[in-house]
Amino acid sequence: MTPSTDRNQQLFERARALIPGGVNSPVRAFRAVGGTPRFVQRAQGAYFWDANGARCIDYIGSWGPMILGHGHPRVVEAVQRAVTEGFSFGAPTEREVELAEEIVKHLPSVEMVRLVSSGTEAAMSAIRLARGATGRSFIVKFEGCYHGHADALLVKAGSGLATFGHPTSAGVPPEVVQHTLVLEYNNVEQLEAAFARHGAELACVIIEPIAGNMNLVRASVPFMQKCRELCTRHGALLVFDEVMTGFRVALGGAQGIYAKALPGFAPDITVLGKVIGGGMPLAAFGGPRAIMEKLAPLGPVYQAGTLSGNPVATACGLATLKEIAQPGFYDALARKTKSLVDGLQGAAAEAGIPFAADCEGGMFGFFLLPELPQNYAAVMKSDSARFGKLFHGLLDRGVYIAPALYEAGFVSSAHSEQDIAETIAVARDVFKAL
Ligand code: HOZ
Repeated sequence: MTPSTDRNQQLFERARALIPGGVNSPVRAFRAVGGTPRFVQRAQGAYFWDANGARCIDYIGSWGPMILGHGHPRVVEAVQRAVTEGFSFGAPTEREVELAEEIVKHLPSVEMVRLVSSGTEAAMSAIRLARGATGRSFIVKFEGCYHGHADALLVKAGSGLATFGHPTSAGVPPEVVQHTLVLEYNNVEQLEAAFARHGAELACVIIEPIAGNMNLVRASVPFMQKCRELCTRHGALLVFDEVMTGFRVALGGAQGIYAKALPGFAPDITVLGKVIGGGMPLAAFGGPRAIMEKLAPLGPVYQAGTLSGNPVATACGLATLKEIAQPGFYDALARKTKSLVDGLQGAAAEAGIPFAADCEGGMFGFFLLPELPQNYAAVMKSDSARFGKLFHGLLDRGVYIAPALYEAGFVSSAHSEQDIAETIAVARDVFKAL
């Protein structure tokens, strides 16, 4: 398509004149893969249509929330009803209580929950709560885990073990991250050394249990067990960032999966987002009553928001959670995701392309590497030029995956067997041309 007739290109040019990079969130700009972002005109089920009217099978699903696919009729109906009742009140509603009840019902570690508007806000507030509840300042995060763009969390590892991190963004003063210790994911020895040195000062360890921001890398069971043991022994809180994995990998989230391998396992604070809003701006953090009661207005930890518990967002989230709680929902979703991943694996093998993949529930990740990486440094060894070719090969043939190799993928209940088969057939051709 020539630039003059390509609506995506035209819109991108207009956007770039007014919006930094032409996008409202950096990864959408296709900087990692080059080319022109697709401007979405509408979406339904497993598909979206771009500004040129081209249909794509969507494996991003708004970066995770659209677990039922786009425009699920019962969710649309709930949102339409809510809209007629009012957009925002800045006052409590029954629906917030219902959503809190629904969240607490499925997550045994969560007795109380506070609703907010974005994952960034939820993670930032969870850290403040952990610090307020413990009276300590220092936190541990892991390289490659993303917890939103709050200042103290935009940090990369320092030069040596147990040194504090450096800001990854301009505008974050070094003093703001001086209490953030950045460690390697899945590295038990480093974690032990960090606790030996700083255990009494640590408010919390925050972790994506199945990381979705370095593609998909899961914490090993022994590593998770060590996180739990050390936090308990040293009086630090274990904060699970389940913004991506919550209600996405299983009804009980990633914590339910670790609890199967480690009986009695539970995090202290859970951060949620994405699926609980069903595509609307809604997130949450929750935990045991004794911790949550430290929050204002009951306790000294301040946190507030005009749009928190928004009535349209809660209607969307509640309708979504009701659908996914149906018996068999996650078994069917996991089967579908696994068949996609197996099919891609087979297509890559036929073409002699190194390929390793993992999936859980409706979330998947793959690497153009001979084996699954265990940490960020290993993820960084992926062949980004080859990924760019794969991405564009798929996109040109109507299959939309994340435009960066550091992102996980998502399958919804709306993806049909035929969609998966079509995707694998397309991938087979694209792999052969790589
Ligand atoms: N936080 C997402 C990447 N892991 C990007 C969100 C977006 O661009 O919409």
